[in-house]
Amino acid sequence: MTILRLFILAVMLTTTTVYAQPPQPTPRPAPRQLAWQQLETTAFLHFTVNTFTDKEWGDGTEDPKIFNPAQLDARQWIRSLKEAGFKMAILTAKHHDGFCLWPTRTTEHSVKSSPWRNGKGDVVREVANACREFGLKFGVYLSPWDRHESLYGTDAYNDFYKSQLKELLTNYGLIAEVWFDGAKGENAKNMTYDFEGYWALVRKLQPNAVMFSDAGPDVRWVGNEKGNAGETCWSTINTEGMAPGVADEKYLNRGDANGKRWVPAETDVSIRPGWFYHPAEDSKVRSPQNLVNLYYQSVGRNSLLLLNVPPNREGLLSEADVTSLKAFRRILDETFRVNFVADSPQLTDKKLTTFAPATVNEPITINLPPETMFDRISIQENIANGQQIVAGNVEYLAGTDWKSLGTFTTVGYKRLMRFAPVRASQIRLTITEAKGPVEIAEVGVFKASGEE
Ligand code: FUL
Repeated sequence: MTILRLFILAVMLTTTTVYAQPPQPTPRPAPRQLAWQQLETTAFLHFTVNTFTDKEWGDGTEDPKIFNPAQLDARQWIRSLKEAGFKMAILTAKHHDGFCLWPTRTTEHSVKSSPWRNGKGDVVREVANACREFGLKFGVYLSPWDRHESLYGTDAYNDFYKSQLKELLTNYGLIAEVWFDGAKGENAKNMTYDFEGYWALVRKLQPNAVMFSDAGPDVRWVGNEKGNAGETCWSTINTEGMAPGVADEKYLNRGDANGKRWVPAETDVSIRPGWFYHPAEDSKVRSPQNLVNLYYQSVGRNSLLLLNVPPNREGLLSEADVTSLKAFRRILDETFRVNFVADSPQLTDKKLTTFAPATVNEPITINLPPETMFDRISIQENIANGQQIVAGNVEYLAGTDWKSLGTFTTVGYKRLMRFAPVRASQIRLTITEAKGPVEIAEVGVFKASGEE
């Protein structure tokens, strides 16, 4: 074989190898997912007949007459959430008990059979209107598992469910999120949900809404109800062959560096032990500091906080909850008000799209005002171009030595680091491992305020 032939063979082999393994395209968020992620703190409103029976799961036999929140004021709910910095509220339009909070045409088991507002009320409308008034996005939870409806367990239930969805998606203005709960009791009737059909309906009627179910399509469950996103948390997962409701909790909690689909984690957790209001839990409302910890464990780990605040039997958010929420927001506002990063405009303009490229193992040095005291650091990637950072660390300059402030794994939308206060005039950020080109969108250096 001549040298030339050898050369041609080598070229052919290289070419073949390259074509045999085309590089995997970088998963990126759809615009609706990118907008959702930036909401950071969102609220859940669990409210139904359970509020009056003191239960967490109703069995569907509840008499609609027990639903009578005499002082219901959705404006008080949404005003309180707005003042606490929440950007969206998701209402349980129907929980597992099947009772509908709107006067649906699909069943009599709804507010129209209740004494509340003489059967003329519509909780969904009042909450949707209040959200519009106070500038919050509005979302709906519609439980697939329905313990009241006799069609449940037959194919016809899928049509019944779609009719309910259609009412919610067409009569209440823009819907920002639809929550498909995978929960189902062990003795529940067998029922194959037509998820593909449900999802197609949402896409058609509310194309900008994100859809939550355990493994997406748009937003996934974080794998627990304790308010803990994975210390490592990828916004990507693989969902091939995964039926809704059967995804592995640890997998959902961490995500998958090699995941082909962008399905970021949503951290749903309640401000009280239960999801619904129980008088006995009035003394068990999470403290402001506890809520702040939830923020660091969810938003600060590339997730989003969906905090449940259940209205009580009067139809109001309880004072204890509202007080805690306000103090929670005060701590966050005071802590993150002043970013000490001095001379890097593209890293502090609060825009993901202006960023600094970073090369692995080449530290980025960031100046602070002389001898600044700080104990919190925030790092954000431009996730519009995907999630790339696998690991990194931050150091501060103490005299002539660089000392560690901590290491981290994934960053994604946001990574928050907490450590004991230090004084320094410079920090440096080093990305030690990345999947692809790193775009550092924001870096924040802060001093916590108001925490216990
Ligand atoms: C679970 C439900 O069973 C709870 O009642 C609650 O709605 C929670 C958010 O999801 O799966």
